[in-house]
Amino acid sequence: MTRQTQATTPATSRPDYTLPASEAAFERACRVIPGGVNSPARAFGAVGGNPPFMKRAEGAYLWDIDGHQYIDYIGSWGPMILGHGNPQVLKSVSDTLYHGTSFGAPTEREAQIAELVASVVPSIEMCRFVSSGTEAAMSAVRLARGVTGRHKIVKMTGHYHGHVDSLLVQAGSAATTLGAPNSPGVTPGAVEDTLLCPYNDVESIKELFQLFPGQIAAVLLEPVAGNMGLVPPKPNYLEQLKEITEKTGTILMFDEVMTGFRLALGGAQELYGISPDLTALGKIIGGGLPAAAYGASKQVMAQVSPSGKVFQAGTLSGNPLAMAAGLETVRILKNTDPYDYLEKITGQLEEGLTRICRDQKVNARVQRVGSMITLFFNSDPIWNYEDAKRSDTALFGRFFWEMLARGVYLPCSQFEAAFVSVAHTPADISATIEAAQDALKAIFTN
Ligand code: HOZ
Repeated sequence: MTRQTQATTPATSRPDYTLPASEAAFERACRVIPGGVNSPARAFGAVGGNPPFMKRAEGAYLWDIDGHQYIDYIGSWGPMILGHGNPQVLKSVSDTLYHGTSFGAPTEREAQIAELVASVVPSIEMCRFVSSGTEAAMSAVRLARGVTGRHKIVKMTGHYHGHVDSLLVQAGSAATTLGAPNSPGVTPGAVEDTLLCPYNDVESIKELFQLFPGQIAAVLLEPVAGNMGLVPPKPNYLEQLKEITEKTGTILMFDEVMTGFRLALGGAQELYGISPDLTALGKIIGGGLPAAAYGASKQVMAQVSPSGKVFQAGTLSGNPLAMAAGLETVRILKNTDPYDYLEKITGQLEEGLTRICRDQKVNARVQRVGSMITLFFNSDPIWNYEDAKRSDTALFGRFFWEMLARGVYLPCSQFEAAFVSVAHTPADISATIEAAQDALKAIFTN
């Protein structure tokens, strides 16, 4: 098969789908990298088989080293909201590149992006840049404990906040995908102050506050869960969390690593009108390069070293290239306001997938908020981790491969959300729905 070089919507039928070059690359990688990948979310553990190795990306499309083109619904797990290779972002990065890639000293752009973040994210007045979502969540938890002088944190089952020891318990994303929501190596001591609670369940939170009065530093959650598939908050749930945390002097912490700048420019907190006390940001804020941040009011952030005593540091924090990509990406989002478009085309995808599942009598449901979407092979409403785990993961695996063979690159797990970008066109959405229809036919007639 010849490699396509033009970014046009790929055809939806690939009877000759094989991955010899990727298989060879995987075999080589496995000799020197555990499992052949640098993050388990990229392995195909939950769907079987080995991943295609990627070579190039442009707009809504990816090309693998075997020459296949895909419509990409991972978008690097969230950052690529503008699509791959946005020319303005690339220009900003390349202009910056030749001035130096890392100084270990402050640069003007760091304050520019912090000002922009503070102007668009409702609860943030100041923020600190780090290099990954894991670092942002870890540092924010430390800050919540430092500010309140309390030790315990409440974490929702199935929510994922990176691989922070104290949060790697009943964790979603790859931890669930690969069947290890509690990792070996995390000591009982590291999680003894982590209290677990089902998402969307206010009564359970209230019980925890009764059991541990005056001891809970923070309630931490993905306001819209994306790491057990897409699970929205129930009506009034976030409001009630706000009320409980306010009353008890507890920090309400939103992990908006996935939802920040995606569900609205100001993230889920803007969409739902709930201001958390502390926010972790990642993915889009780096525009495809490694950057993340945590932010809050001036009063809270003043506790961070060197203005305060809560220590946190990083050689590559605020890296010039990552700041250039992030600043340009957020500026473009602010100037172009693509959220109505994202809502419209992802809504079309939701409608199409729902229709074909209904027509083919497949036990499935589609859940979506804005440009984050999951097709669950489970027809019951999914409100929490236990609901999500009742999905038919074997069927998901078959569907995933049938879609891949038809040029559609979905997240390789039932427990991940798919992301739509502004580069996805109505033609891409139609092609995806057509591919899904064909894929389901192939599964249920074979
Ligand atoms: N947070 C990402 C999706 N759940 C995982 C990305 C990764 O680990 O590579």
